[in-house]
Amino acid sequence: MRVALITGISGQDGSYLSEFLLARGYQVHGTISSTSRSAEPRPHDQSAAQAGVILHPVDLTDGGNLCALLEQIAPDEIYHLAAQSDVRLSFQIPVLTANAIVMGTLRVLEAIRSYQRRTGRTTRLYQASSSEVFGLPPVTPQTETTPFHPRSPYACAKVFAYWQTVNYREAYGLYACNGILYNHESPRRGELYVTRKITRAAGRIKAGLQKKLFLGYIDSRRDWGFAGDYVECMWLMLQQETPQDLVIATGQTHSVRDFLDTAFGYLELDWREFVEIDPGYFRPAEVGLLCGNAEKARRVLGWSPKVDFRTLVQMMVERDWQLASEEARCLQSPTS
Ligand code: NDP
Ligand code: GDR
Repeated sequence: MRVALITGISGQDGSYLSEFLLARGYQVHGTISSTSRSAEPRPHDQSAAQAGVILHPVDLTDGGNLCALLEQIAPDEIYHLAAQSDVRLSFQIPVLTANAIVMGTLRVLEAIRSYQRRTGRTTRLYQASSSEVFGLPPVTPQTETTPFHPRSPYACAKVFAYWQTVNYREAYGLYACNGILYNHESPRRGELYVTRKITRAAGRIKAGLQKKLFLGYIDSRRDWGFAGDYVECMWLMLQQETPQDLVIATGQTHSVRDFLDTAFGYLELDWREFVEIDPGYFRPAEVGLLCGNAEKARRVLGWSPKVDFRTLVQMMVERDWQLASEEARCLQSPTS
């Protein structure tokens, strides 16, 4: 039985990836941080535990027990997903963000190097890089050779993590690769990200539970894909003979306005009646447009996204409409 370790398993990607690996017969271990940033309990945590995922408390701002953990479980593959992943929040907590991403990734790389040296075993590493490393790109769409221009403490930290992964591959021969993933969403997306914030609000407005939705810069454009499609790439990247850094994207870009049109439109609502711009959500430096060219991933991995933009939005709205309807029912008859 192959053994996989997922750092940050309680996040959106960790939940889809654990299901994907369990379905392929892996024994799946996951790390959870000592304190959860998310105020809301994540519904899939419970099902992951029930499905046989083995959880280990490891906070990457400390990371002390990582080496012992690797010796204990002997993973064939490590998916390093743990991060303070909220770009706007990273302007407010830059040191914590850097500690989790910069030092966290270094701790993972060092733990693997030391584990391989001491045991003679090998393990493969997937490092969760991000389209945010391009920030203010000179070209659209971006590829693996587009220069980086990070525009937030989060993105700067991800640039460090990217190059340190390349460095450990070149210096110590680690099987380690970066997936430069563009925004990917799902009904399990954290509620502070713009897509889920919109679909959650659309459902609640339709159900009469909310009157307004406050947003920041709605002219920005993103290359949005479905998280379930993207975790397959993470796995495929670790099945190759040689590790390679790859851009994973749909190649399609939509604005936040487009997302609003589609999400509210699905519930037969006009978002202009409900959305207000709150400059408090503007970022000190914004990333206005991102669009990726995943041609190399198509060639190397044989991968292409299955879920398109409209289907993704529909999937999210349907789930959040269902949640809002249940919430409204509970409010009407609190004892049921
Ligand atoms: P989430 O924010 O949903 O999950 C992040 C996970 O990291 C959570 O399980 C969180 O646990 C954990 N974590 C945060 N801080 C620490 C810490 N100090 N020590 C240990 N664990 C920690 O992110 P996603 O699942 O969406 O993304 C996965 C990875 O991919 C992240 O690295 C993200 O930056 C990157 N990425 C994501 C993209 C996307 O569109 N989703 C696109 C490109 C890259 P807890 O909540 O308990 O703190
Ligand atoms: P992003 O995602 O910053 O691209 O990072 P997010 O959904 O937070 O923002 C996308 C765009 O929408 C604009 N926006 C708002 N964003 C939020 N969160 N809330 C608002 O109210 C709002 N109004 C407008 C933003 O300014 C931005 O332009 C995500 C994360 O998952 C990262 O971890 C990951 O690396 C990148 O995607 C790729």
